[in-house]
Amino acid sequence: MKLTKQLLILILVQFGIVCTVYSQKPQITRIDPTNWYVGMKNPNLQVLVYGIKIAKSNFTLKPYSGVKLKKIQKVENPNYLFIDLEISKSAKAGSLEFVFAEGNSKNTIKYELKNRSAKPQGVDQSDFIYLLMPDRFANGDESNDKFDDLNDKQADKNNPFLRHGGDLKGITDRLDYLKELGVTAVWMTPVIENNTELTDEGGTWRSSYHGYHFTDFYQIDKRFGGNEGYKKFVNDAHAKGIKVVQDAVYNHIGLTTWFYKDLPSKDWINQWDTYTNTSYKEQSIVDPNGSAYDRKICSDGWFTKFLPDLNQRNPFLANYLIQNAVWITENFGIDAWRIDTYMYNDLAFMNRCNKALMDEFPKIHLFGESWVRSVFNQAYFTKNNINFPFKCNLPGTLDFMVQTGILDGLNQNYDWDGGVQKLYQILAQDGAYQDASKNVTFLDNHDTDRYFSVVGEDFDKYKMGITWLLTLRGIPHFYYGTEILMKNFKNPSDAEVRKDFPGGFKGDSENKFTKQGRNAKENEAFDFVSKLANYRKNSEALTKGKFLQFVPFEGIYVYFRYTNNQRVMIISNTNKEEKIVETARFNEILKGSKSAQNVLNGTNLNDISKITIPAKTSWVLEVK
Ligand SMILES: [Ca+2]
Ligand SMILES: [Ca+2]
Repeated sequence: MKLTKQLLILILVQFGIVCTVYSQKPQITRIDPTNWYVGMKNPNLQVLVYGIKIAKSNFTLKPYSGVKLKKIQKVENPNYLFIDLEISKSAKAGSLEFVFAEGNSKNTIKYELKNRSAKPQGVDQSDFIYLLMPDRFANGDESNDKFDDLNDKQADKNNPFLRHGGDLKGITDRLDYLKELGVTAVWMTPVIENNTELTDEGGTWRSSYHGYHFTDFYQIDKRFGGNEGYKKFVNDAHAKGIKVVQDAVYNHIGLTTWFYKDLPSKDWINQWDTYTNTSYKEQSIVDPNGSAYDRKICSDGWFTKFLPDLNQRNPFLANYLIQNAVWITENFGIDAWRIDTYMYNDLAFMNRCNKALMDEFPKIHLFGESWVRSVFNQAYFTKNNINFPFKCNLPGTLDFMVQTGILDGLNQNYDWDGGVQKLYQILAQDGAYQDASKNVTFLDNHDTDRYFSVVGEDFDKYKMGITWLLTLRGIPHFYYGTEILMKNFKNPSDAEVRKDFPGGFKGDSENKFTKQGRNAKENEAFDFVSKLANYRKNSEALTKGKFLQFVPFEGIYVYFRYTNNQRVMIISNTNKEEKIVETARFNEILKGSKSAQNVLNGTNLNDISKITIPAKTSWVLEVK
């Protein structure tokens, strides 16, 4: 048999012998961002190319009107190449051609430049955000519950630590339920791919059903519906007047992230000689007298041993993360970002990332998770009025302090500093923020005990806290199931507060998405939230108005939301007995008004100079 050149190569390859004399076509495994856009405010784009020894190839860009090749950069690892392009305002949508050559072999890759179409709306005080966990809300497609080609191949609704199969289709099918509740925006725990292995946490094997262990920034998890499913979800939600908030994680990645297995350079990760966890002590970041050592541990220590901490001071990684955030916003058309573990990121990087998003999408809203114990520290991690040497540019923050104030207001006994005085005192520090109305307020979330349990399943307290949430300044967010009195503490694990929404899964014995499926108490709760949230939507004072609060007196807390056209008075009696409240001290805003309408039950109060309010009750009164 005559050996042809091709056959010889085939045999060499067959036997695993690398043929070095014959130049092979450069192989490219991945290019990120997967595409880009024309008409961006920032003309610069840095493309990451990944492929075996790709740095050895010669790169050229086929001439394309309005696009300039600025730089080709190599890093420590020869499997990466970074290509810097400048895309001018005049560039039109189309396909760039990237040519990688090695010897006389070439690989030409088309790279698409698309027209922009996303119009992020942002979220503001007129919104009511509903936080849900997509794995735990509703399963709309059982064919995507599990896949054999993923590291975690399981789905089991009966195991609290494994995936349950919930997905975007399930949520789309429940958008009318959310609309009825008065919701205007959905925030889901992350939808980015988490192709992780099960991890042994405290003796139990756990999946990353919660979504916080990213493995590919450019893929929506296929168990939720993948990129196409997410695009459809955002479009369907927008068509129903519901905005979408995405959950971002810049601080860390999952252990099976493709680039972690073959790092571009060692310093993409904050490396330590021995494993170092973050101290979670944000005080060390805020403290003017704090040590550099403590700051480094807090910021560069790993969130857990399963989550390599990203070194955002590496300029290639920083570009990679920022471009991904811009790409997701543009590609899927989301309206706002919630940013996970904000305090443990490199804050200078976060400022650059926030600015990039705000430059490209002027209406977008960004708010971070900074779980703190003081208004002063909370203000550090958002735009503030305090003379800190570091100036954070994040427009809003999750308001953990108002959550503390509301819960203490409901659960503590009223005294000089206790009970509702706590809530008043926290709100009295709003001067720390440049705009407290951009803070996102809440009662509970996926990391806390459930609200109804925290208030001791006391329905009067439940209603009072919800009244505060929906009438105070800020953008309120709810946690799924609070409207149907889902309860539980995080003991023994957080899975207790992340249970399936009853009725979202095949075989569920109850369906609490429907009035018929809810019991009387659950309907009372649902109707209460729905009534107030829907009133709120159309109330100028609650969605745009100023906030005026009075010092609590004898367990009575009164505040107003108002514009030139509307005044809403919120009066709360936190006592265990009925109270008669003389209203003369509120005259700077009541201005002699005589009557008001109770928004929740429609009754009229014809003489508001004295208001008799039952025990443990909040009223929302529209002043005439
Ligand atoms: Ca499913
Ligand atoms: Ca960090």
